[in-house]
Amino acid sequence: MFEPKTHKVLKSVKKRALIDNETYLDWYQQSTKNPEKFWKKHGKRIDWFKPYTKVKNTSFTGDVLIKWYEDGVTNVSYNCIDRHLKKRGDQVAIIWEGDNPYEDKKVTYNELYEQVCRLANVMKSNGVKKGDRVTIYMPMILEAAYAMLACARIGAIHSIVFGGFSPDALAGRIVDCNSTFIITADEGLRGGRVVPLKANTDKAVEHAARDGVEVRNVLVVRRTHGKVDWYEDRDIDYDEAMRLAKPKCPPAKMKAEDPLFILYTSGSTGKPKGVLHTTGGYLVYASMTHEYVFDYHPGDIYWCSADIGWVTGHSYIVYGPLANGATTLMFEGVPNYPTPARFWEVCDKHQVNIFYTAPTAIRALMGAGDSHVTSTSRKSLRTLGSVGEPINPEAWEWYYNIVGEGKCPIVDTWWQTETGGIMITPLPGATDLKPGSATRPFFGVRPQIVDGEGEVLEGAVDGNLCIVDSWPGQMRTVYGDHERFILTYFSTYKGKYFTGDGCRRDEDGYYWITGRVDDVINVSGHRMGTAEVESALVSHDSVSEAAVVGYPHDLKGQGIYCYVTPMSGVEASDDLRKELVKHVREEIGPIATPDKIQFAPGLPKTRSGKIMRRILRKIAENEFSSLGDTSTLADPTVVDDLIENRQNKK
Ligand code: 6R9
Repeated sequence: MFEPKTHKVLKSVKKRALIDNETYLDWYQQSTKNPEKFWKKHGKRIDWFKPYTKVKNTSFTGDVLIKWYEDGVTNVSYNCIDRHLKKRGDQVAIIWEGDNPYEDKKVTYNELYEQVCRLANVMKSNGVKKGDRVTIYMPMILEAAYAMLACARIGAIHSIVFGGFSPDALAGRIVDCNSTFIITADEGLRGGRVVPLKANTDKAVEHAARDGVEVRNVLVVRRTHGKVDWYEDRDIDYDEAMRLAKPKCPPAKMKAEDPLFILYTSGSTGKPKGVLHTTGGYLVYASMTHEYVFDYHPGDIYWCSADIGWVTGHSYIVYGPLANGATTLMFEGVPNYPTPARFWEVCDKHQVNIFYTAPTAIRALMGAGDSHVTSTSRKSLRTLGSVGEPINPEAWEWYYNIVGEGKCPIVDTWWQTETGGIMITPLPGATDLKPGSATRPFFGVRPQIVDGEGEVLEGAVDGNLCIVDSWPGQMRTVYGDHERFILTYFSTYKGKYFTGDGCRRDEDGYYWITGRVDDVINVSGHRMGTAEVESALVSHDSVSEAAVVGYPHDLKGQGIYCYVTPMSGVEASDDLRKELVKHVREEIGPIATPDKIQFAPGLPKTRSGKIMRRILRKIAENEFSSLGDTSTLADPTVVDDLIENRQNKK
């Protein structure tokens, strides 16, 4: 097996770092031996209106109950804003960098306070109450962060839907959590292209009404001032409402286990699940990981290039950094606009110290050539991060040597929407780095590798990754469906949280995430259920049956490969192919655009009718010589046709 070379902790890094290896080992031991004591202490990193006396009350068996700091009372918006005002009211809280490189804004903590209070009052005066669900469908603009914090301030539960999702996907999420207040913008702007957010919202609201959910208000930020339809008794102009709103709003007193947000994510079956995160434990975990994983020091300029529509944007653009009083950068654009030097130019412009991005972006920029990097200074950079999918060692080395010039540790952070914060990761001053490995567990995280039967594997092994005890950032339930929560995460391996990821542990105890072992694929760091794409395909009149798998893709990590059986009498044409691509984009959104569509008169099925995905994966990977046992197929001859007509011939 390919073992890339180890990069030892640099002396220069160790000198300034918060945590060295001895401290890591010591704290890790404490945190797993006596989690109660460890988290009792670290829970104090946030402010509480009423201190907690109970710390941990969790069980992974039976009904699966997860409670942290349950009798404490606090408020997330207070912790992210108010408590910093005395010391750093005039410090910049958020730097906003527009899609257009000549557009940027800076917002201090004082200004953030006023904007969030005003928006909280706008929501209140329009009837939004504690516990109500507010859908946020916005581009990467300051108002998106205000919206999150304003919800947190009044105890409303936000559900952010990524701007790349279609009206139908948005409607599904509005309906699932019965959300009647939506915050959006006229249009988004990415890479010079316009995204019709308000028009999409209008369609989604109509669709939601057909499904029984009546959206009361749509609050609209004017981003581009493009023309949009306006519904007088429903739509509210953001600027106008903000002008009239009072500039102060007391933070609601929230119990630690009151919900903070819902975030929909894809699983191996069915519709996306509403992952529910709560208040106290989530913020403790997000802020603590932000500080130690990135080795954050006061005064640092920190930039996470994710979108707030994903969990990374929640925990590491907004909540973690702001709870720590950091200056966090929010970027509206894309990595290669106007040129592939954009990331590094922004680093220079704002003197970024900590930069956190995804392997898919690193691979794309690597492909564009070193000159776009070397033409910039990048002198301010100190820590580099990666998240979202396994990073291949080639991309890792490029990030390390070319972008970081061998001076910045790379923190390859493994975690999930469900985990709320980073779980397996290097710490800059403590961990020797191996390119491609997420290395070791964060404090309080107890990984375990099991085989298919649930047998615990010790030492250097390969298997399925579970976590055996709770941590404060863990999701609490699937919104409105606790049974599904138990079934999805705690029933494959009884009493353990199953991540859905495959994982290898090496002889040094380092963890190497090998990718999903379920029917979830990871396209450019975006998580997608193959079942979702399949159901989008079969909802088309010309499609009788569909099976979707991932296949290795140089830039995206994985591409979407669809096997489609047309209805009888329907011609399998290129036009139909185009039509189906368009259809999937409409049903789910551009992020689900199929890369390959193969028409197949039949799919490989067992005699009991189960599609044998293993075979479909192999063919999509162009590795059809090792199909394994096909004797259990109902009709083994379909395989020859599939191979013959494969779309990924090299
Ligand atoms: C934070 C986030 C979660 C899935 C996860 C895994 C993959 C994330 C990774 C990684 C290898 C890393 N993943 N980080 N794989 N190395 N550093 O991405 O959440 O969108 O829920 O995706 O992403 O497969 O299970 P989410």
